[in-house]
Amino acid sequence: MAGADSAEASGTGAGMTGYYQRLEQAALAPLWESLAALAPREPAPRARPHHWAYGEARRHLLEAGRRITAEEAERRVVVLANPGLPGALQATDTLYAGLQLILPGEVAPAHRHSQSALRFVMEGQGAYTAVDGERAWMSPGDFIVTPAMTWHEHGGGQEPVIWLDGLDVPLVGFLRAGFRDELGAAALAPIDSKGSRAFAWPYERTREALHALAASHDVDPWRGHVLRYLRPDGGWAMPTLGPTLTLLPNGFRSRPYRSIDGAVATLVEGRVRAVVGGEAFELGPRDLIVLPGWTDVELEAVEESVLFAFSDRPVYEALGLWREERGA
Ligand code: 1HN
Repeated sequence: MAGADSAEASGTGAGMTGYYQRLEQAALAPLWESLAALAPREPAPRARPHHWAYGEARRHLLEAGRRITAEEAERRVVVLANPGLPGALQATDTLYAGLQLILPGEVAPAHRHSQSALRFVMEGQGAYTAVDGERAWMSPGDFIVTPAMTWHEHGGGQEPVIWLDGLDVPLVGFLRAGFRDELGAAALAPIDSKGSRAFAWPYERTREALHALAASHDVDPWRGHVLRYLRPDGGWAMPTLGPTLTLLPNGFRSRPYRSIDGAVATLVEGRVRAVVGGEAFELGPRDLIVLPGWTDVELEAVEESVLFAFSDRPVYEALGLWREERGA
């Protein structure tokens, strides 16, 4: 009796296979086969560090501009699709990012959804995003928020305008919290709209604030000079997305840093050498890069540089899950 029982108890006996089949048929599963995977020693993001040269992404986006109208597409976007997440339309394990183009005279029709969106203007001038009927006009470097469930549409300017979209799409999908409404006719705000919660940060002002910060504070050896985009009450600009603007002084070399939140970043000004998870990247103006969570990042500013980034740090913070590690 002891022999057969102890083989079963140690999980090595021939009887285990039959037992696992009986468990499966009963809609039960043995935790001991999966415990290490369910509670890993540390996170292992599937997203890979990845770099998109702006010129190349832009070329493909402008081709979309010749092949499909904004109205047909609803949103004319090339998605930053992380090679580590094939088919997922995700930039990181939790974030969506894409480059959107609107041409003169076009309107991307109004809709609303429970996903929150941010826009960071890459190129061109004079297009707008309307949030609950109020227009925010776009210039390069401007940052605009579209809060969850606000009606929004985009309209073209005098020249093609391209911006970076950041959304909490994967997170909201995981939470099965996605809702969406469309308007029959564009450019109308519904009668029950709550009034504008549009919020825009023109680049001129944020750039000034960033330089004022740099002039009055010591640089953080791991992060550089970092500004967060905040609501008037001091919270992050959005509940699920944490946008930042970073100044790296000329010649600055950061020490290795990692945090639990993955991020998408674009270089606004300057030139940066980045080492992410041991992989080296050269960033020129408007190039884009994924910084996966819990992956060492080192940045070297070849010239004074400004970096826009967004992550979903507010979510980790709210859930008590946020961590960072500052290396030597
Ligand atoms: C969306 O509504 C926009 O309004 C852009 O510009 C990208 C990606 C997924 C879901 C909704 C926009 C989006 C999106």
